[in-house]
Formats: sequence, C-alpha cells, structure tokens
Amino acid sequence: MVRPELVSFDLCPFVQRSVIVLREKGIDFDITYIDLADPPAWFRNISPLGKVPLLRVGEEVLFESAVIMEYLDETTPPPLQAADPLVRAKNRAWTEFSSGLLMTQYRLGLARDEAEFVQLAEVLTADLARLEPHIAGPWFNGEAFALVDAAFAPFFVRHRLMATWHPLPRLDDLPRVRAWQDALVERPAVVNSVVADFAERLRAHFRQHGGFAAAG
Ligand SMILES: N[C@@H](CCC(=O)N[C@@H](CS)C(=O)NCC(=O)O)C(=O)O
Repeated sequence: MVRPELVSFDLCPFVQRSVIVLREKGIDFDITYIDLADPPAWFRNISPLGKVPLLRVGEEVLFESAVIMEYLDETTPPPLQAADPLVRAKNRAWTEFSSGLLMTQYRLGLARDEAEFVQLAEVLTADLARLEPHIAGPWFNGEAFALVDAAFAPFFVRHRLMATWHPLPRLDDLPRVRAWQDALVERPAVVNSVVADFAERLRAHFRQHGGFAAAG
C-alpha cells in the first residue's frame, strides 16, 4: 500500500478509530491535523462531507471511519475481522451503535448543567446495558481483538476520563462492559492513539464550549 495520510482533528473519536487500526497493524502513515473550526481550503476541496477522518491513499480519498478501518484491514494482514460473515455483520451493526454512543457522549460533555448531565448519563448507561450481554470477553468477539473493539475504544477512553471530572454512573452492574473498558484503555495501540496531552485538551474543549462537567 502507498504510505497513507490521515487527515485528523486531535480530539475526534472517529479519527482515533483509524489511528488504532493503523497502530495495531504497524502501518507507517502521515498524520495531518486541521482545525475543524477553520478548515483549510484544500480540506474543503477533498472532503465530500467536510468531516474527518479522511484517509488519502495516493490520489484517492476515503471518508467514514468504519470504511477506513475496513480498508486498512483488508489491505494489511493479519485480519482484524472474524472469518465468519455473520460475526462480521453483527460487528458492523455494533460499530454503528458505537457511533451513536459517541454522539451522546459528546452531548454529555457539552451539558450545560447537572440536570442535563444526569439525563444524558442515564441514556448512556441504558445503552451500555444493551451492550452488556453481547460482549464475549476479553474482547468483543472473544480471544481476538477485532475492528469492533477499535470502534468502541475511543468511547471508553473518554468515558474513563470524563468520570474523573464529574461522577458518572458506575459500571458495577455491567461487569462485561467494565472489564472490556479496562482492557481497551490499556491496549498499547489505544494508549498511543491520541496526542500526549489529550486529557487536558479534551477537557479544555468542553470547558470552552460551556460544558458543565469539564468546568469543575
Ligand atoms: N460518520 C463519520 C463521523 C465523522 C465526524 O462526525 N467527524 C467530526 C469530528 S469528530 C467532524 O468532522 N465534524 C465536522 C463537521 O461536521 O462539520 C465517521 O465515522 O467518520
């Protein structure tokens, strides 16, 4: 594969998914950060939806993080997808679900007050309860780390951090989710998927945009 270039925003969880797969695979890549609040003209010209991540491969541009993950997986062994098409299909469905979790989590970071925060934290907890019976452990499908694990990892990295700013419902009643979170946040490719001062930057971002929990 031509050396790919990932177009990134430093706090974007969808970009982070791609970085995790690139790190898992040991692929050499370039990363270009843009300011999403003031995107450069070249980015607007090549990004079909005006969103990151983009993966530039030679003259081609890929968008949508789930698609980028699959492209990287299909072009660089060993595969991070199950051989069974049914398992792969279910993994794609849960990957889609993880995108919804990320959106709720972002809204939680922006919550203006305790009431809004609690309401969104309840939505997240209910969603995590839906996930609980589907986690085989230690990874989503069992013994093999897969793309679906990479898809969820950015959520759990943020969940762990945000719980240190303001209490979040504990995961005691969701032992599979909790064990999965513990394993994911320690995985080297996950640890190395964000900038060094990610925690401070994320908190500053939410604080700057009026997030109640980050202000404390
Ligand atoms: N479904 C997309 C979502 C990507 C996305 O929402 N990226 C955000 C940053 S985290 C973005 O670029 N937002 C800019 C905008 O919507 O204008 C994916 O999975 O790649």
